[in-house]
Amino acid sequence: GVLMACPMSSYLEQELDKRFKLFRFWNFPQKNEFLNQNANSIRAVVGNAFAGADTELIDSLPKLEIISSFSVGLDKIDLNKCKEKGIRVTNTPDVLTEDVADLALGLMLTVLRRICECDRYVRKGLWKSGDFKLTSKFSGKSVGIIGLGRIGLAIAKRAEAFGCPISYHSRSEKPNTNYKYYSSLVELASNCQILVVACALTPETRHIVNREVMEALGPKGILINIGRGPHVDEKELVSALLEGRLGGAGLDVFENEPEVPEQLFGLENVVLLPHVGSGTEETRKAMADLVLGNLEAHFLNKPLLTPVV
Ligand code: 8YV
Repeated sequence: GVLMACPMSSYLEQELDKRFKLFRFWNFPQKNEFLNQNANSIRAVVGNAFAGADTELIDSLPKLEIISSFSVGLDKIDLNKCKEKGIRVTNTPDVLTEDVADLALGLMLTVLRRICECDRYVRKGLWKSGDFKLTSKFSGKSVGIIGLGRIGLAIAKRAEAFGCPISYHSRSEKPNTNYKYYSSLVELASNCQILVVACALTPETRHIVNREVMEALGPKGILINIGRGPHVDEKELVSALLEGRLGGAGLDVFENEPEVPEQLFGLENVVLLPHVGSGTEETRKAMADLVLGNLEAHFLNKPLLTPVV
């Protein structure tokens, strides 16, 4: 049997239902009771960015062999526990890179050119009362990227096409790029106009964008987060934005989704999205097929398509 941790894709759900005995975890409010009855028939868990497999769930599934995540991010899975117990883990890299990078660029343009505010201006009938105020240019602005992995590189490539100088921060300098490396994130933030979070969420990168980084980015700086909410100290972000110590933000992710700080709702220099980075028909289908392909490979004793553990 396969345990699906939460609803994520109706296509994936259908296909899992055809191939396996599928347990929909969200249909069982009494988790312990459900596990007492069914734990022994569950050999795989399908999770995502919102519900994965924590220590407790892994420990309660003695027959668990594989966790196949419908996400590239693995922060909701206890990877050490999996290594220890010999449980395989797969994710969905590559297939969502373009969409997430596209959305990051969309957020930059939307924040700087005030596209959402412009749209509201027209819909409210305000155009007749006068032209929209002037906004800020995007092309040529310097872009700093935290994490130059697949998604970070795809963002860099796109921003380069807009004439933006690119610099980045990561644990170590990457060979084979001409982008400027900063070993200090505060230095990167002081030297770019738009700062993008594109790294994995780990204990080391939690609240990596703290008050000091926001101060360094400054009252004209723009923060873009397409990574994970907890990368950013959200309380500090809200006060920096409310007090005008940060220029603006484009956020696809939040610390406590689907909760979004309501103090941000009144700010026009902020764009708020409901975690839709990979949310296109095409990409979600490709992600689902990758989850299915990994499970199939595992149960046929073939090499996994996108193994992590
Ligand atoms: C999804 C994500 O939003 O890949 C990730 O890490 O955050 C996303 O693609 C999510 O897993 C959809 O269910």
